[in-house]
Amino acid sequence: MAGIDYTSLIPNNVNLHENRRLQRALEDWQPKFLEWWKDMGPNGFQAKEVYLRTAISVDAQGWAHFGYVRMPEYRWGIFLAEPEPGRQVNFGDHKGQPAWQEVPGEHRGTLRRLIVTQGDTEPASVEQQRHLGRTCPSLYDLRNLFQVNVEEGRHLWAMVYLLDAYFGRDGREESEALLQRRSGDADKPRILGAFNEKTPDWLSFFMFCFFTDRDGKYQLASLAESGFDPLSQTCRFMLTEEAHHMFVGETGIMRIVQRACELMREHKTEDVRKYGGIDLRTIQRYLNFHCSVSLDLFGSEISTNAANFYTAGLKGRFEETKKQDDHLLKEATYTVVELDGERIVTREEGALVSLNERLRDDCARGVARWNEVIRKHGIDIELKLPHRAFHRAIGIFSEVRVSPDGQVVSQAEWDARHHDWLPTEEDKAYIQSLMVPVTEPGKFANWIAPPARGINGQPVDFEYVRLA
Ligand code: BYC
Repeated sequence: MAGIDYTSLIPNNVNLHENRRLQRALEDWQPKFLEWWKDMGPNGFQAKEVYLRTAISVDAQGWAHFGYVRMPEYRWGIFLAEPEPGRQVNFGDHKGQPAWQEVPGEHRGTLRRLIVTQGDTEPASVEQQRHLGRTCPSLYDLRNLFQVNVEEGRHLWAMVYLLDAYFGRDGREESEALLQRRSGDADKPRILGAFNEKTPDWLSFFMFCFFTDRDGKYQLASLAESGFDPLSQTCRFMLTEEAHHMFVGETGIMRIVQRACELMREHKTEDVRKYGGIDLRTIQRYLNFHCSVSLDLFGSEISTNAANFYTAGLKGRFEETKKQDDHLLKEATYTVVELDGERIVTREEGALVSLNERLRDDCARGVARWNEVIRKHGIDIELKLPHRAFHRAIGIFSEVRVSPDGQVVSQAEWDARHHDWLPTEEDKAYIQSLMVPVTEPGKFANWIAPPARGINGQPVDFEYVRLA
């Protein structure tokens, strides 16, 4: 025993103190996690006190406990949402059986892979964002970045708990491997594409939180339907935290749009770069990039993997139990898009193999609230989501070049025009030039408007991170 009081150090509702084997596995893993956090977590702020939300229980009082914490001392806990008595497997071949409390032997490998893929994204995002603190646009934003980071750390703990508690030695090996892969590393990259991209600036960070965390929400919601009850309970609780990450993304972009509009009105020009703002065209190009990379995260349009996950009862649809059908989907069809030569057409496909596409459809919600800000300023420009076939690296559209409005274009036309559609080197250099830290309480970088309100009822000029 390392002499650590796990009951207090790792807040949990899984009776950790009663499970010696699991406790030992976590005792072994925890120092490696902390080492990883110090090496790969937020760079330069480990000793600072940050006003953070810590989950100390799953009830309404406990899950949002605020106070100053140094990040390495954050209490990464293990929480499962309350069990649903009598819960069943609600879809696939095992439908109607009691939900599994242990891993069903025949699905062990598949389930482990799903949990590892989910788990891998969490430390990956922390690695991607580790340098952002040094260029924060305000203390408010700095605190939100760190909140997101520690919670992604907690989500890693959540998956490691499942691996260690239910998958024996294989699970422990996977837990170690989760700390060894590195975002963007040529030899040991993270598993999914978007998690090997760079997040070099705050515009990218907010876009990531908006688009990539939205994939996270829908994937977690599908795993929350799992017939493997501990996975379901774990993901249900993770979803409560995910909402804040999307809030950071949505309001972050909204504040950048707001500032762009203010400068446009003040100076009567679209070209607000001259005045230190981020112009709407640049925002659109970043949006195109992050949206397309995040759409890839849903996997191929036609996927036997997705069909197998479903039939095995491991990964359901978004809001599976609210859907009114047989929950087997053997006969059902779903409308998917595909390529017919140069044309993008729709056709009916078996519903089971179309599950990735269906989840992607559930997620595609507009950027309406950002456009509302633009409209309120009396400006006649709209931000738009790119066509789902634009700039894809996974699935059928990875074979073709497609414009943001959904026209298949030749390689020559792509080469000539992709600068209008995706962030250019010049855009990136300009955005980088804006990344100058602003750390006085209540002050904000010139390219972003202050938020409407502070965190947890605190004023906007609260000292969210104590830098002194
Ligand atoms: N990049 O049948 P296919 C989050 C692989 S985000 C690289 O089309 P499938 C978060 C695939 O693995 C949510 N490889 O796909 C957000 C397969 O490999 P194998 C994360 C990819 O399996 C922000 C092959 O291509 N959670 O939580 O139906 C911050 C053919 O695949 C990609 C999950 O993803 C890609 N984009 O679906 C922090 C949930 N896409 O089998 C956190 C768990 C596919 O040929 N994961 N491939 O070796 C899954 O449900 C599935 O693995 C996927 C892929 C939906 C990702």
